[in-house]
Amino acid sequence: MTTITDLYPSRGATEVAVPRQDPVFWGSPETRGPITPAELQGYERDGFLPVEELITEDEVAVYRQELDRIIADPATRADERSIVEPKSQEIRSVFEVHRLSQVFANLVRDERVVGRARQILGSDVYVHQSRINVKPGFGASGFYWHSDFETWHAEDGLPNMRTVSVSIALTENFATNGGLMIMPGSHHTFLGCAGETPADNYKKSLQMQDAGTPSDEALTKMAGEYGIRLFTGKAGSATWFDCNCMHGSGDNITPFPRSNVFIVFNSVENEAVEPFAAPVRRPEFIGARDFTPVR
Ligand code: 6CS
Ligand code: FE
Repeated sequence: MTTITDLYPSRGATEVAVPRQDPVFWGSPETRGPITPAELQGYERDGFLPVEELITEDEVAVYRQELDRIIADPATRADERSIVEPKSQEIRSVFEVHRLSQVFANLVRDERVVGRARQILGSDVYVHQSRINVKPGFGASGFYWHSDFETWHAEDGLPNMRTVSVSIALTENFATNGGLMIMPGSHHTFLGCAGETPADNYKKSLQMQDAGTPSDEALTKMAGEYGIRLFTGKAGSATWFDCNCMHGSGDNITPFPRSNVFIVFNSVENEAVEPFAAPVRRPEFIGARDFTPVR
């Protein structure tokens, strides 16, 4: 039994920052793909890559229709893969959309999507997690500051930072309706959070994350050093971001939903092992255990 070194300790007694020990861009400059060398440099530096139009307006309509179908289906609410808003009890997120919907399965394997993931991660990739975030209007709650990798390492057992997310807007992301915010450059430091992972943490954390959230002091220091970038864009725009970016999003009190589809690609060279800082694994619909590469 090979023991895997924990490069990124977290969820102990105290908060501790360590430098990132993994590359951000895993491909080689010769790796061909949809992302240009200049864009790759920006991604390496900032931890994110905005794409103004990843899918066309006509295509967005197809995915919006599918999203509306999924959230209107009574079976969805009964499905453990859907999470409701704490206040309104409206559907907040539906996980594993790439499995429950052929339409979203096709989006995952679209070369404009999986091709960029393979280019960034320098290998074949599988889907670690997918979800639609509905973020309806009139008070949908946001997602507090966090690093996804901190959770995916601590609770899902991803050993290295060889994971990339893409958030594709299915409705217009205005400056006002709870868009994604990222601290540019924050991905170069891993912030290990204080506080043990409670059992069944996901039942709460997917509504309001607690374990794995940074202290006010750490956030103040990081925001002062990196600033905060808010992502806006038309439906069909997208943001690719490294798994270790410090990011979050605010509540949406406007009448305009901020719905997106969120796909997490992990390298097949970085398969999940046992959680590094949690008593048990999370369910497979949140942290995949099927490592079949996307074809
Ligand atoms: O716990 C997770 O895996 C999810 N939570 C958040 C707030 N972002 C990443 C991921 O979807
Ligand atoms: Fe996140």
